This record gives sequence, structure tokens and C-alpha cells, in this order.
Amino acid sequence: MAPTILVLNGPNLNLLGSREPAIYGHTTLDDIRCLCESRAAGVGLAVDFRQTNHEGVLVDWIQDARISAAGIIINPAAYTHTSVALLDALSATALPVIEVHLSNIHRREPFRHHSYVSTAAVGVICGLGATGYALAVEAMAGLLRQAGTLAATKDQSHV
Ligand code: DHK
Repeated sequence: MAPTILVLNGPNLNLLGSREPAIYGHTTLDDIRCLCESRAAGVGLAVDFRQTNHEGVLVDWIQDARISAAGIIINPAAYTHTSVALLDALSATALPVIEVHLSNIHRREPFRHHSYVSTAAVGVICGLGATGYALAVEAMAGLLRQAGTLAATKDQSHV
């Protein structure tokens, strides 16, 4: 059975497509889910894709991932800049974590330049829109192959 990666999305990302399209683009969260699933299938992974507006729910899902997932891709949205709870939960999993942002948070308001979550992440992708999620799936496959959690496949894409 294919190892599962958890792809988590934080507050307001359910509004993608209509929310500030000049910043976040026209791609919907459902489009991003499809992109992640198809990219994951190509590298031998399954995806558990979720969104919530609630910090504690994210913490619960991250804790559950310790037994149900091989790695976590997370766009914590606004909680990126505020949440020690998410940092602690991610650190406690010992799973590989990749942080994703649609926008380039470093080109935006100063309060978005700092991420609490990055301390727990192997890598951070930002500013590439939905493509960042696809790159994160491929990067996660590379990390899991290195760790021996994922067998090598014919389609190893770019990693
Ligand atoms: C999404 C959000 O909702 C913001 O609060 C972050 C992030 C940036 C993104 O670019 O995906 O600051």
C-alpha cells in the first residue's frame, strides 16, 4: 500500500479562487487537492488532504499523523505567523515536514516575514502558487525515498 502524506491547509484557504486573487490566484483548494493527488500517484504516494479554520483541529490532525502518515505538507496560512502550538505539534511528530505558502511571504507585510512553523520544517516553498504544493509532494517523495519509507519508482520526476 502507498505511504500516505498529510497535506494540511489552515484558515481562509477554503476561500481560494475568490479570496484576494491578485495575491492567492484563481486556483481553488479543490484544484490544489487534485494536483497533489495526481502528483502523489505519480511518485507512489497517497494523499490525505484537509483544511480547517481552527488551530486546535490542526494540532489534533498533526498529532494523529504520528501513526497515520509518513510526512506532512502544511500551509498553516495565518497561523504560520502566530502559532507556537503548531510548531510544538509538528516538532513532536518526528515526521518530515514541508511548509508551503502560495504567496511570497517575504515580499508582503513585515508581520508575515516570520514563520514559527519553519523551525520544524525540512524545507519551505513560497511564492509559486499552487505549483508549490506539487513541488512539495515531489520533494516529500525524495525525502521518503532517502529514509527508506518509499520504494524507488520509475517516475522519480525531478528529485
Ligand atoms: C496564506 C495566508 O492565509 C496568509 O495568512 C499567509 C499564506 C500566507 C499563503 O501565501 O499561502 O500570510
